[in-house]
Amino acid sequence: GDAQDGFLDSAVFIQAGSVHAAPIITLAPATATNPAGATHTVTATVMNGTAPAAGVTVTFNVNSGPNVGTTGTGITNATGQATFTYSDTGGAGTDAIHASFVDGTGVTIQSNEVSTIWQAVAVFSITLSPATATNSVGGSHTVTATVMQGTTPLPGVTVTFNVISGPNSGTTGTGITNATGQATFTYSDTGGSGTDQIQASFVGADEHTHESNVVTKTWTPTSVAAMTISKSANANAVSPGTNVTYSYVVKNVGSVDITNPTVTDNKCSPVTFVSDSDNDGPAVLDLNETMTFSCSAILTSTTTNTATVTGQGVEGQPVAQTSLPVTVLVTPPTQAVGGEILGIDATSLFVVGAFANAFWILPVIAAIGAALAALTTGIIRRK
Ligand SMILES: [Ca+2]
Repeated sequence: GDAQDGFLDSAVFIQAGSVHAAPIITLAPATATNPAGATHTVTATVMNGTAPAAGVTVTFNVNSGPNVGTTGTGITNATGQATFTYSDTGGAGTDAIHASFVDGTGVTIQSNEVSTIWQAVAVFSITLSPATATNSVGGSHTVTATVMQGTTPLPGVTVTFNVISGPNSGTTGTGITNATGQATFTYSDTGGSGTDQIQASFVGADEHTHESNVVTKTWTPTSVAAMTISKSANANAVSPGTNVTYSYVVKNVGSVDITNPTVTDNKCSPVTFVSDSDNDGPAVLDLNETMTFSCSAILTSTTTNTATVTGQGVEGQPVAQTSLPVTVLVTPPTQAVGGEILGIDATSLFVVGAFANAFWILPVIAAIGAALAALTTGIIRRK
């Protein structure tokens, strides 16, 4: 309504729920043309004579065409208007659309019929090049996207470029295609060495996002990151249940500092930092520096294990080295009891530790008491 006749507007709202003053519904636009696959919006206007009818539920139907059967509802606003938007999922063709509402007396009031033409469009495409490239770290790289519709280059299209993985992941930019449908994107390597994956995309007139192929850019380090690792045990052969300590000596033998040197052992954890030759802590393994690490494990059987040191060179290049294997023999205990133990879980006894001195078994058995006298039948002489 307008500002001058608020009294009449009130009357309109009272009438809205039971439209009875020659209600009509009109649908617009009468015709439209859209690319196939896009969306289309129509607007219904419900009037009571010259007054807009608010709060009326309008039903929209696509009665024929590629999207026949598509339906929806809307409620008219203060100006008597309700809108309906749908996507073309049926491809090219012409849809006929109606709107209707049920008035206060139960009569369905139909609108005029409107139509929209979904035009088949040549396939949009975007290609990115070069497919691969390699340069030293810290340089810059340019990729070119070409946007086409069918065989026709598309100028004036905004292309979005994204580094989707790699050391520069998250770097992004945009460009606008020129007369030949090409847009370029240049970025600098700030992430160090590694391989970036780059992709470009644009939103076509069909309102869909079209993505390019994925291209790569490899940034190679100009420095050499290298380490050695040697591993040793504090014993070559032990009895079951012995606590064995492994030592690991790591050395920087490359041309750059290595950050966060970390040692893991495939059969011992945790491996802990012990000392470093320049006494500034475990964070950086400087040129020619050595670091010592340690790990302890209780061995119950002969064990062969290796250790691996990992770290990162100053240009982001990962570095890893694995030691030679180390074997500690775990030998059977001497027969201090003079017999085998049967009928009980011998394993649980062995892992308790200190089995090299096995005399403790005798007082343990004595303590079991008469109630378990039958256990003695489980102790037999070795034949
Ligand atoms: Ca250091």
